[in-house]
Amino acid sequence: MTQPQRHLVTCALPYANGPLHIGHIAGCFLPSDIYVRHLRSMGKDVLFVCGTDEHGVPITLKAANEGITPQDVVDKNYDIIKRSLEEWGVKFDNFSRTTRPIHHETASDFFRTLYDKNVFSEQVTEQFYDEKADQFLADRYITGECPNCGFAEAYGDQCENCGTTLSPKELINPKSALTGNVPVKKETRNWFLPLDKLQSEFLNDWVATKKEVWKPHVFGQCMSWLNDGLKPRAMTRDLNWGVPVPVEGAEGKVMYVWFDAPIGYISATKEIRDDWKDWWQNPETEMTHFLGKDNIVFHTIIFPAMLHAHGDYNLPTHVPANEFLNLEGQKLSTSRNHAVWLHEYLEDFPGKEDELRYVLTSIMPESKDSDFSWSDFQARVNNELVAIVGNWVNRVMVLSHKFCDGVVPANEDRADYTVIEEVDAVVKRVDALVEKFSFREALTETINIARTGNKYLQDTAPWHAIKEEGGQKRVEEILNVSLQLVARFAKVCEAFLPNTSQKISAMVHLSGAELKAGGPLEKPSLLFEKIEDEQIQNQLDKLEAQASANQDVREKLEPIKPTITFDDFTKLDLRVGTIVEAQKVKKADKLLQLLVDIGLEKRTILSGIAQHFSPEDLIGKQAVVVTNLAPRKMRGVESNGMLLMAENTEGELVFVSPEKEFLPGAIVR
Ligand code: B3M
Ligand code: ZN
Repeated sequence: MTQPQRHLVTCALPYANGPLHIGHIAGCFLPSDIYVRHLRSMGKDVLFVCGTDEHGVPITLKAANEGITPQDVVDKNYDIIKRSLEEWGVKFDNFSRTTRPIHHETASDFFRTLYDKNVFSEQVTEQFYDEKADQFLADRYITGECPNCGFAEAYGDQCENCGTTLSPKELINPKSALTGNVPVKKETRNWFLPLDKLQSEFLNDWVATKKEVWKPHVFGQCMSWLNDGLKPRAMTRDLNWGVPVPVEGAEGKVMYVWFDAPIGYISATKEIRDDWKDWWQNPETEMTHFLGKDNIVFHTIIFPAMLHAHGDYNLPTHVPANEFLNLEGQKLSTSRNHAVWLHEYLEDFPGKEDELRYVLTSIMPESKDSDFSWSDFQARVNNELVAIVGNWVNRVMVLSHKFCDGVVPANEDRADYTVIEEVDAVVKRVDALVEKFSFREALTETINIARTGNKYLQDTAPWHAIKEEGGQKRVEEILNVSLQLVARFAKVCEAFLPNTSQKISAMVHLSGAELKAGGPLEKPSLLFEKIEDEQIQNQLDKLEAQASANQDVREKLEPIKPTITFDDFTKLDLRVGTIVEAQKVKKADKLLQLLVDIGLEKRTILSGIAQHFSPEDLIGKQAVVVTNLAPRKMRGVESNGMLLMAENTEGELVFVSPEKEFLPGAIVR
């Protein structure tokens, strides 16, 4: 199969709700970077775009959890993500953001075009609504049990456990991610992409052409969607964070994040290229999307349906999605902090960017889930990179300095060139494997060049040959061949191990394909060093510490008090109270004086919470009050009751409040 000349390559836009971990890396950043480096080395015209996905509920939820604005969340994470990718050496032409004006414009135009072409169907439907938060609950704002696998924390758009895409209505026992409330249903108007219609008009035929092109698991997942029959899907949301829907009657609504996010690939192109249409609309450009398996449906069905409905755009040729990477036998998890973070790896292992690339490529989850473990990382670096590659290159360099004065020796008769021909065949195989997205096998073949080189050196043994008659000439031939192999290795490993490739190229002054006799050689420097047990232990300790952070909290909790009788309990008079006044108490920096409406009367209550709350924030707040506690005088003021509060192990306080505004004086039992 001949490759086209122009390639647009995209890497899924990570949500800017946290830094990147090795799952993101192995899923799409690494394979896309390898592919792009390969295409560039073949002299292709390539445009490689990515950026952060800054809309959607993952962002607003994070903001709500941290008490900051969505803009703060994305600004902070964009910087961390971008810097870590640069340091690690991923070479994007543009790493953009979906909050940029160029993206809002591009997504708006796209929506408008579909709208004007009457693609959308406008429907008033009942959607889940959180009355307490006063908000519709789309996507990740709603959680519940997955109807497919039973996972308890599935989101309204997707189950992260089994990868199934869901709609909120399919969740069993749905609850609001904002308040935990059971949501009600409320009518709202939205714009739907008629995927049912697009399936019969277009998707069925188009996807059928991909049977031999896409990986079996990608094609399989896509077919199972089509076999189930697609349903219209809402492309708008009642949220206040996102790209505003640019049509009349849609005020206050934004686009569904999965509508605008893939358009991010287009805006990232537009942002840097005036000839962006050549990359998106010229059929001679081939488009390849890299992504993880949870994004397959969006790139094989929804985005292609959008592009088709628009009419001006190319469709993707390849969608080489990867499966999931696990860590030490468990699912990677941002929320449980069970992860190896890219920016932390770069800090902990400075100068070892290629080591991570090597190991993650070796175990890349190309066709099934795979597992990263630190002991395997150590073994692969020490037994493969250090012992095979590093050792071979070092021996060749040392011997060349010893026997050939540090210049590339001659080999006029091309003695032993069969070995070089053998390796040239391997290089061709590597190229073909990369073009099939079989990166693991391609890397194995690449390392086999070093194995061949080692064996050649062992078999020809220049350290013995030098002692034979005519030894100098023979040794020069051997080292010429060895150096040519090193040069070929440097070239072919560029896509996988770019820093290593560069180091070797500099050592042997590689410019063309072959090394010329007489060319200078630098003094050898070590390519890799061993990973020590202690470094691995540190990483394992760190994971343990991250994982036990949750556990620790539990251990710090006070033990449960001795049993009381039901009568003991009923002696307590507990009622709902509303704070109506609050002020500081003079010369008591911990105390607040509150006036609390308990229905029957208003009570003065002193509470030691001045360092946690400011008086003005408390007015109107409701909490459970112990109303029959004996009065107590503090600082000359009598306190008549107590407000119930919960305290966590960090000493943080929250009121024990009714879950919705309630009648003051209502009995708690
Ligand atoms: N941000 C989902 C994810 O990070 C999403 C990808 C968008 S690609 C257009 O899994
Ligand atoms: Zn599930």
